Amino acid sequence: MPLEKRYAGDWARKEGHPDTTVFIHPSAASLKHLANTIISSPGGWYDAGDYNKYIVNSGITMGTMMSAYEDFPGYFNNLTTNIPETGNAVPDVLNEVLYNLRWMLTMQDKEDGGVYHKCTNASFDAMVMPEAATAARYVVQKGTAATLDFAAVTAQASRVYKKFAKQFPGLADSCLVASKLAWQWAVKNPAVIYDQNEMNKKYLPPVVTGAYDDKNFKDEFFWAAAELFTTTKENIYLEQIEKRAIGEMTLPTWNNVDLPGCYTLLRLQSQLPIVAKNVIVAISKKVKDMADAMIANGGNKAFAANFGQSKKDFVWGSNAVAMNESILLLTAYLISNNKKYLLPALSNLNYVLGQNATGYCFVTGFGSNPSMHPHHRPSIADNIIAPIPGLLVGGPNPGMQDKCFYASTETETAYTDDDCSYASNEIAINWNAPLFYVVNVIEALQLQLKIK
Ligand SMILES: [Ca+2]
Ligand SMILES: [Ca+2]
Ligand SMILES: [Ca+2]
Repeated sequence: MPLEKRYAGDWARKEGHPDTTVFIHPSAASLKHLANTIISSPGGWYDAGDYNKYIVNSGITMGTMMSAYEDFPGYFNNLTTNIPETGNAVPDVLNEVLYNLRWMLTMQDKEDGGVYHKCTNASFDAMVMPEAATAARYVVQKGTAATLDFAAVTAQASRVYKKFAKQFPGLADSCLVASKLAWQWAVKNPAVIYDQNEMNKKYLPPVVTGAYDDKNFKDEFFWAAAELFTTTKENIYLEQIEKRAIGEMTLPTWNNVDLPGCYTLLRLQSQLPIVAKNVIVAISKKVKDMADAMIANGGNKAFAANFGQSKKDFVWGSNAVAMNESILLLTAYLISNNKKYLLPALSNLNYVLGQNATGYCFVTGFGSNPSMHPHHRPSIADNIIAPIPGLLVGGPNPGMQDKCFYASTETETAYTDDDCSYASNEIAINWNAPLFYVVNVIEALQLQLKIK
């Protein structure tokens, strides 16, 4: 959509990628949707520094944002953000989530319930403004990960938007129908991997944009089952939940979505049927144990952040690891009421806002020394010196896969504020979403606890 000056200020821009003419890539063809026929798939969020739209990465992003709302609905009812829908009696966060939800709904093949992996160019756009990027767009192969992430998001959305039936008649029901249809496709197709290299051997044009490829769908089955069970209370989803609830879990990423399912089950445990009692006890212990291990040596480093206890924390998108640590800690607080988790959660926010070894505030537009050159096409192409504000950059990543120049290659300082650096200075929706959760939930808790 166009960003108007009264909302976007200096960063106003024209509409890009209307996506009303999107081709069925041969990898996605079916009897009802022949190769190179046209569907419409408008709206939604650009994923990151590029202009493509990916269901898998939308999954965790949408889940994180709706979870913030479900944790503190009263706070979000009063949060106004100067978007076109401000003042329309729907929390702005849900107006924003709906913009991507409506796009996601276009990505399901209603004939069989399967969901296309992404809506994309064949190759990345040049570093131009959105309206100048006009390459052909495709939906590509359906896959199990995309379909289950879609099922989880639409099941959660069905629950969340039910409260707004007056503003969005039929939306909650449509989401639940779509979710169940997706679930059924995944049960019939439990191991359809999106393997871009294999796909490119068979079909033209070759597609070389972000792959978001995942081979392990146990966590996606768990998350989708958790959301569907919480929304419907139907026992058919419980088996998948029980199977997984006893397994090992790690911090969420786009391809690892166990914990979003746990967070939902814990948040709404009082509404769940008694058959789920053992599962709730198990995952409640798991989340608290993970949080306790996380803070066991917390804050003993030079910059007093809980994040960064291990060199392994500094992966591609390390700042999002810090924020996902904080979400785990805040969830542990919400289920235990134990305040020992709060300061470590806050320390990670301090970390991304500048209390770190690089001295940068990793959120554009804030602080005295913010990142200025994110790998983000509009920020590069708009002829405005300041980047678009409010974006969390990836952060230190000694992997340095982009081969750009880094003044320091040490673990905690392998960061370069250069738009060349997609490995340390790109932005992404699945990194901004946990920042969004943490800043807002800490604000909500501060109001609730009257902490000064
Ligand atoms: Ca609103
Ligand atoms: Ca997975
Ligand atoms: Ca700029």
